Amino acid sequence: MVDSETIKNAGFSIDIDLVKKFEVREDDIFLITYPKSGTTWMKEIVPLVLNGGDVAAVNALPPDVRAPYLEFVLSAEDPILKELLTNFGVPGGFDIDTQQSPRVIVSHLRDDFLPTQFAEKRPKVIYVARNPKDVAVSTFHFVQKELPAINKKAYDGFSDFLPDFMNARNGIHTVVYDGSTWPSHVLTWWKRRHEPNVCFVTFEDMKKDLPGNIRIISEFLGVKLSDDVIQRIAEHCSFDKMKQNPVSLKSDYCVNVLKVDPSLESPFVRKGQVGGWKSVFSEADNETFDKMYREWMKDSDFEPQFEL
Ligand code: PPS
Repeated sequence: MVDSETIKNAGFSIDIDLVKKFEVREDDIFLITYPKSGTTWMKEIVPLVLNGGDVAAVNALPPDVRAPYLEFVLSAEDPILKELLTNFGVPGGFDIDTQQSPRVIVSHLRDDFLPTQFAEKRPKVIYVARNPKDVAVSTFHFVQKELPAINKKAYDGFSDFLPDFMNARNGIHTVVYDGSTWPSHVLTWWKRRHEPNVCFVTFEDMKKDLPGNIRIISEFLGVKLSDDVIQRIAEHCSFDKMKQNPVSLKSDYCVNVLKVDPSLESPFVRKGQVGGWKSVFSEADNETFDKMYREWMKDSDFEPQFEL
């Protein structure tokens, strides 16, 4: 269990006491992910499932308003977080407590940091997992983009970054909290995947069959959708469509904070591949990773897909 009041990462602190005390509703829908595992994608899909595929209504709201980050909005007094939220299009004084039900709430927090009411209220949880090698590469790209903005020394290439990623240390990224390693996050939810309030999906399965996974999510949420509507949602949430959508790309954040052209370099919708790690990992990186990975997985039957 967590005994500190704040948890730190690169750039800002999260007030974990506020998160723990957050009042959960039974009809809340939590999207929980390890960072860079498909959060942006799921934030597009779930609101569309809930509104029956009304793309215009979803596009009218920034992703971080339609599906706010719990730990960010609760700690919004932190000046760095405040600026980040402003650039995510989240108005000052955004009040998650008065949001209408069903709320869609995002979190990158590990299970033991989540609100204590989870046990009693049992909100719905959609958990998206992605193979850790692609997560490492996606995180590296994000970190490289973000470092100048948070005034932290850049890594000397991917091999220099990988040990910090595997150990989740040295504040590698604004949302990878120190100590929250990939297995500590993903394997907990894998164990809980059969609980009735949990829907565990993978990035790789979504790549293989997006309409099929939208169907799984809509059934889990108790929303009946026709094949046509599922198809429309899949079309809107395809990589190519999201890559052209300034709302999904979080263009303001890209331009104002990361100082990059969102249509070319948004780290939220970048390459969207399975197996991209193969052109980034050196042989030595792969050996180091696989050694630790075997340790991570020795008591788990989860089998991430490293390629399709
Ligand atoms: S974050 O910053 O934690 O919210 O990042 P997250 O959204 O979890 O992950 C970003 C990666 O998801 C990819 N992505 C997609 N892939 C396929 N299809 C769609 N529609 C899609 N949308 C986002 C995005 O490109 C990031 O992966 P990489 O490997 O960096 O391309």
